[in-house]
Amino acid sequence: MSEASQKVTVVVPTYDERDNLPKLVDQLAAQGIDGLHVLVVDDNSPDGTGEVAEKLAVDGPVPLSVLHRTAKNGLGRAYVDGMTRALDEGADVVIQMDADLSHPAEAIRDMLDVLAHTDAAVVLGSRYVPGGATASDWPWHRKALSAFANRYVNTILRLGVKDATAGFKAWRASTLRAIDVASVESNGYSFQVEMNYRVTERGMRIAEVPIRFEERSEGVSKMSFAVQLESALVPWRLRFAKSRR
Ligand SMILES: Nc1nc2c(ncn2[C@@H]2O[C@H](COP(=O)(O)OP(=O)(O)OP(=O)(O)O)[C@@H](O)[C@H]2O)c(=O)[nH]1
Ligand SMILES: [Mg+2]
Repeated sequence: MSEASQKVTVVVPTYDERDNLPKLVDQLAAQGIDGLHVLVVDDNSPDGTGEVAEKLAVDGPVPLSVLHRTAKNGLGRAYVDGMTRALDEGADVVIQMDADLSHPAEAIRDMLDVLAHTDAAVVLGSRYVPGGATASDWPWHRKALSAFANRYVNTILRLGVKDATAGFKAWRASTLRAIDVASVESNGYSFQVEMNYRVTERGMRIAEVPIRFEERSEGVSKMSFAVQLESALVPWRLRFAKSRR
């Protein structure tokens, strides 16, 4: 298939991202990528992000639709629903991207290039390959935690990727079908890990392109203690599930 004719759906989960979403959509539009669509997955944000998204669907700069869910139910659940919808609506490539402007839209072209010209099943926007970087304003302990989380996950699951918890990725639709995305159970950071694990477990290849990650400038983090605890336990669940099979 030629690159020009493919449908690329960017799935963006939102919870209280009213100020960030219009900026993100402008950044996506500025990339000038043919066949680009945005699917916002909003969990009934109290700040009115859902209405902001509906307005962008009517008069925004790129084709955009909104999946409204009734309550905040976690990042993983939002992605599973959004990716399933994107596949149903004929996406050839599905991109997962945060709404808080942490993920640079310019990298999407590089990711699509890798999918077009290699056998990679998925491409990560990676903070830990040469040319990539974590947020420059992260304090040392946040950097250390991120580096530790990567080493922890890679040691248990042998993913062989530099950025095991990356949340910015471009998926071939065929890969999402092969890993049966609808059945993924993890919800927080471990959603990213379980998705990677399902790829490597099936002998498929994960590629990485460098990104410079930026800290969110508007709004507040949704990272919770429950999410962190889940992140620590899921690699073990995945590993022992495998040894039981
Ligand atoms: N629909 C939905 N979106 C969510 C939920 N939790 C987080 N998000 C969105 O997922 C993306 C990532 O969440 P963040 O709060 O930025 O998480 P983070 O990047 O780990 O934390 P920060 O470092 O503070 O940015 C953002 O676009 C959030 O709005 C949720 O339960 N439902
Ligand atoms: Mg964030």
